[in-house]
Amino acid sequence: MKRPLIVVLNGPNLNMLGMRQPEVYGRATLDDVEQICIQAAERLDVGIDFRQTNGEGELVSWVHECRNRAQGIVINPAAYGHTSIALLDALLAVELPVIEVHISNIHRREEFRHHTYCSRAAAGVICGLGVRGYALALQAMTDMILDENDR
Ligand code: CA2
Repeated sequence: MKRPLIVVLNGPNLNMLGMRQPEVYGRATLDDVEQICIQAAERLDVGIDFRQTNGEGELVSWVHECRNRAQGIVINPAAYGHTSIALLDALLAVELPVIEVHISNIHRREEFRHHTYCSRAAAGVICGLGVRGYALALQAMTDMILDENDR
């Protein structure tokens, strides 16, 4: 059987990782996060497509693209998680398993970060575990896809 494809999407400002606010987000850059995901995917024997955009419309279009090519979506929606019903609607429309990741613990931060629209579409949410949350999300997503294929 073909290897499952998991798309890893990153929202606005995550291209700044490692350059500012290390006390909140750590020192890893987005390139480091991509390497963590590539290594996890090799270990798990799944394909990944890792992307970042600052544009809400582009993020929505990338979610749509997943419909006919991916088996799961891991998404750090960044601030769009807190604001974007368009992104939530896209995630609901594609009918794929979704895991939401936040590097920081959004519940220990400002009140406006406590709620995310995306989590309504997510099978699970990982937050506060730093960039290792991405590898954990890939592990959980792979398990979910394999469980679904066994049915
Ligand atoms: O903790 C996370 O992963 C967040 O999704 C990161 C978002 C934030 O809006 C969410 O509330 C939580 C921000 C991403 C911006 O990252 C930066 C990193 C370094 C310097 C500036 C921004």
